[in-house]
Amino acid sequence: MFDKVLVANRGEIAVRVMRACEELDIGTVAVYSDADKDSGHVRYADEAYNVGPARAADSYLDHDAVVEAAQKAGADAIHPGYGFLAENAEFAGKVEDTEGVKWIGPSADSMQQLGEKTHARKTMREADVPIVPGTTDPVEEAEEVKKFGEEHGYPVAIKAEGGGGGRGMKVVRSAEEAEDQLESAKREGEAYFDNANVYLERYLENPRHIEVQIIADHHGNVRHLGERDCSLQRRHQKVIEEGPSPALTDELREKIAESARRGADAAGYYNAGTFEFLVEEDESRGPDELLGADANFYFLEVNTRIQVEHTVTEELTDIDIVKWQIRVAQDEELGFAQSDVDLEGHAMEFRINAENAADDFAPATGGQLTTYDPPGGIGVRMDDALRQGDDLVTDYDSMIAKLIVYGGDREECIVRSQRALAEYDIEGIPTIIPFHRLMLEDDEFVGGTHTTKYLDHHLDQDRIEEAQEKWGSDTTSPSSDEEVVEREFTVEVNGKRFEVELEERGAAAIPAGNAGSGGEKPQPAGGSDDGGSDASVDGDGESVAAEMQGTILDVNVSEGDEIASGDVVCVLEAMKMENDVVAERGGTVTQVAVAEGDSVDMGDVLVVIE
Ligand code: MV4
Repeated sequence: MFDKVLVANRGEIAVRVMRACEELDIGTVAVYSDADKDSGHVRYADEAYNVGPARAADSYLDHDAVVEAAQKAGADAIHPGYGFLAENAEFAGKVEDTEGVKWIGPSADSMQQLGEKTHARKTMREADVPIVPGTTDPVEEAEEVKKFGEEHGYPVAIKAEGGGGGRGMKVVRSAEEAEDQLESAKREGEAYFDNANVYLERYLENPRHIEVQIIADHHGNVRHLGERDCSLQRRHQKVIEEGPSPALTDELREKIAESARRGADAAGYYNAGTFEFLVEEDESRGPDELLGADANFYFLEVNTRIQVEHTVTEELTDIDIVKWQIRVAQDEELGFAQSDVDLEGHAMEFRINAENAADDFAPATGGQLTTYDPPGGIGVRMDDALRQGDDLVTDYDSMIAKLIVYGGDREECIVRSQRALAEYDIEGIPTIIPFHRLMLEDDEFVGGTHTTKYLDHHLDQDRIEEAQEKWGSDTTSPSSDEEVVEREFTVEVNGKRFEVELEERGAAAIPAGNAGSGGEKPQPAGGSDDGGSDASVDGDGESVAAEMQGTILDVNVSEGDEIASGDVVCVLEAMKMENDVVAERGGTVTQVAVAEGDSVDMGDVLVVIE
């Protein structure tokens, strides 16, 4: 077994991987940028190495800095998580070539070959995995695009050979657009992927996005772990993922999963991977009619990494995918057969992004988690790295946590998700929790008939704004020059408990005298008579009494002083806060009943003013 694994990532996925290491009794090494010195993954790790400045290109993406950290730490493997270097074949190759350090992932060769989409299409076609009708060699001329359009009909997709995710695709709707879109696709391919080659596919107007989880070892064992439905996307960003898909019959899901397994086998693939498919949706289908074995499905691409939404599959199969990634990377054989893989129940993953859905999903530009109180209880899994009090790091992506909910069936999963999202209390930064709660009441999503087009083309913006109003929490963090003191009280009225929250802005002053701010019973002028005071009041002055039990930190007045209303007479520390005690009225101080360091009870006289 490995002794020590370096996790070349940050945030929740770094912690997720370290948790697997912990359970396998493997030491953990974090890397961090200057922006992440105090981040959760650094706190979690046994040791941590700075790999550079905040800019990802200068730290998390710096091949040499990451490999050097592994060597310094004496780590015997690197796990890349997702994003950053996870699908970088060149980096994987460097790790493979580093003495004493293993790559926890597919071979650099697989990554390179499957990353080239035309190559991947050829491999899948040979393995009898359906691919979208189109070309498997690059096209050069607009004439080829037009010819394809005439033969197969429009629209036609022009895709970059090096593309994937949401990038490098152009849609041609008629012959007139062919020339421009081809040039534009080539330019983008060159700019983003250093590869101007493009190929063609028939463009499917309204597909579902189904992906199959694969895990394979170095001994030729390949298993599929069922599918996930990731059709709920916004601008190519997944928002909620679930499994099993609410739209497929068992016959169709088995056909798709088995073709992915066959494809991985044919590619000689090992470690974890995801096979993405498009499934043609039937526009007239109702929620109760599922897509059957005769529906068209097409291979799209392979993601050669662990994915954000792997957790959905873990809930359904009870298989710890990250642990198996680590085990197979050190040549262990998979310990289960395909027939041992049982999918049970239903799971959903909610990405908790620090974004304001009502403001076009604008990412938060800063803030502090003044409250962070995640949900729990049956069927609830939280994958996160932040804790209450943490500052939001805005240098990378906006996803701060994942809530994964399991239920016996989809209905229970939805109700449980509503319950869990309602429990989730985050203050100080905006999140898309209100948006998730809207989706769980949305007919299209709840009916499972939504496709990849739904959020971008059919959802009404007003409904998002309403959701934000209804379920959004306070996202204003206190600015440095204005102190906000929040206090929570429980009051009982007629035998019923009420939680009351009070917010004081500006200097936290406790008004002296009768105008109690804490809702206490007014004290009669002329003295405190509740028996709590040892000091007697001379003359007919007005006493300033303590509003709560505490310690006198400072006395600001002496006998004979002339003071004005609003002047601070002393500072009282109570409930770990310093409170200025101010005079309600001006006058002459005739008595000072306390000194610095005194303990006082509520109601004790502090000073008397005449
Ligand atoms: C497609 C398609 C329709 N037809 N290819 C978008 C990202 C890239 N990975 C592939 N994508 C698509 N390819 C053909 N031939 C529609 C999409 C697509 C999409 C795919 C998966 C999930 C969400 C999507 C949203 C818009 C378009």
